Amino acid sequence: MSTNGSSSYDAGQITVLKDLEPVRKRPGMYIGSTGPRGLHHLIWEVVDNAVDEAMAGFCDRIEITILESGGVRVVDNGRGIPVARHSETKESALTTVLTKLHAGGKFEQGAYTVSGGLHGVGVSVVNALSSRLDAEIRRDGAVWTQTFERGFAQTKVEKGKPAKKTGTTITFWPDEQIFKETVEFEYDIVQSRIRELAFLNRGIEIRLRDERPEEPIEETFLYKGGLVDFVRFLNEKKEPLHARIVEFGDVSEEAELEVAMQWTMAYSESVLSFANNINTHEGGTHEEGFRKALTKAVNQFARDKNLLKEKDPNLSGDDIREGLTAIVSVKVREPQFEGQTKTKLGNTEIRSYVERTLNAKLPEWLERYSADARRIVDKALTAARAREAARKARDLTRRKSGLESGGLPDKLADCSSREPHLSELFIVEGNSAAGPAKQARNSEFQAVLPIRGKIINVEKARLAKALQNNEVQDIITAMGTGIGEEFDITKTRYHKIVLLADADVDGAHIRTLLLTLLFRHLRGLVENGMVYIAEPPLYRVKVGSKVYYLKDDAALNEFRKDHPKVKPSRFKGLGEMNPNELWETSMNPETRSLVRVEMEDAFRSDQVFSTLMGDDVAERKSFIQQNADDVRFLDI
Ligand code: 0RA
Repeated sequence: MSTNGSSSYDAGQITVLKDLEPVRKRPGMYIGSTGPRGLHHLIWEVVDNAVDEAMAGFCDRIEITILESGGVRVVDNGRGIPVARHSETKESALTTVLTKLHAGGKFEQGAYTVSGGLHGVGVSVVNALSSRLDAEIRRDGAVWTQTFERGFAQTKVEKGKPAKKTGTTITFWPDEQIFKETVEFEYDIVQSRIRELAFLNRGIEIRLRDERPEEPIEETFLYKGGLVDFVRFLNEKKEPLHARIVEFGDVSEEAELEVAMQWTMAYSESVLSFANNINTHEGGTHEEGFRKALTKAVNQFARDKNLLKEKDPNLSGDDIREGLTAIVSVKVREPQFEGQTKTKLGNTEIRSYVERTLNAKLPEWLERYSADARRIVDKALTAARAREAARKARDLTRRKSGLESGGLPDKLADCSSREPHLSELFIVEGNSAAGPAKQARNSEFQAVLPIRGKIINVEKARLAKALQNNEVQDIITAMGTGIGEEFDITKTRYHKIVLLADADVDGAHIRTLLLTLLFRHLRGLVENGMVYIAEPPLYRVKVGSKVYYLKDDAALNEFRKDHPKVKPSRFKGLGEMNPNELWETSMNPETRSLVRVEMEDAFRSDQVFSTLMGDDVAERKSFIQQNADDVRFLDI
């Protein structure tokens, strides 16, 4: 399908225009939150608009600059926001675009706009939530400027110098009255979304510059290979099973599809899907169509080549996808985003579109590269045998732990509440900490599961092996969700899972092992935002009769600025805290410090786990040294 390049801006398309007041009153409704996540949405909103211009074929360069002053400038070489006076509103279209909410209709820009989810709310939302915003448009032969404060125009649209080229420059400063927690943009977060956009939109050059450091950082993202480059990037730390990265594409009347994939020696599958450039974490119809077609084609190939005998059952989709890294990207005219986090594609017609398209292309590819295909089937057969072993181990677990009769791990100190949405599970490292945690907890809604020492590294083991590990068994049994193919989020016994480990390097390691288990085998918990990390303090200081807890050395140094004489005592581990201290710092919902584990950035998480838990020891060492205290690598 070609994008509708002739669509032009006209009055009839704007149906309902509303003032920006409600945006400042209830910002969360428009950008999700006023925390760091919502803050970064301001950038996504403006950049998405520029990418929409690019998808419509009018723009091939975007520059994003984080300014020294804390503002952000986004420059594109698209058509420029129209500036002409509007017959209905009697003002410049530029002013309308920036000061009115477009409910109902929208300014048509091309076939695929990034609307839905939290994106696509419109640049006017960015304007409303910025203490200042400057617009500079090159269009109709001149440079046009207008300045706003908190959504209100401070100047008219002013005509400046002549301009031959066209484009839009938006510079904004987030309003600290709205973003009370922080107005500071994080380079890494911007970088990974920008890189992702560059992968997804082959050929667009996106520059990112950070002028805050003394030595500004500048990177350019331009991928001629698109999704193939994306898969290569994702598999950088993995050992490929075959050399060629597979690529399929289709353009039709109803939608566009691009797929790239490559199998590796890994045990986990990394299928990432996107709809109109939005990462559909929760999957949806495009992923379903992809899975179905892939399972069918590989089974058919295996039968044709007699790798599966007549009496053998079909290979399961999970077995076929073991070690697969794939990107499925669709562009849909009117995407419907569903699910808890609005990241599940709901358009039913897309399931059959993707399935049909791949049914036509996959068999051909398998036949053509049959040596690669045989290795893929081989790996799936091995996975199937391992799965059978896993099933047996699981049955054993069930019988041993009495799971079928509702039995729970002996070590679990459960809470009395049977309402999952009220219940919390603390997974606590070490027996010395488990004692105080059990004493400290509010047993009505807080359960404690102690785990001993290091749990198995699931990155390096198949599920069957992992399931033989007592700690893994206990965690799964306590959660109640099952694992792997049987995972069922609706059976979860707790809506909050809190990882409580020491604030040192060993604690960080155990936390990472636990996160790896959750990310690889109980991912639904992470996706639904149910996993938290407690941040127990490293120091206690007394000033007079007052006691302060300080998270880390940075917090201590900060504290010393005001209290130079204090003598802090350092906790060697959770076990050294008395129950009251543990309650105050890590368990009491009123006072504790918890960080939610989020996976906005699924591919980055995937890489982190491959690096951290995989085979490359040198790389792992340097990673751990750089990130020893930073467990927030899964994004804010
Ligand atoms: C409204 C209509 C048209 C383009 C745009 C808005 C537009 C918005 C942004 C935001 C950042 N960069 C942008 N570039 C364009 C269509 C213009 C036409 O039909 O010529």
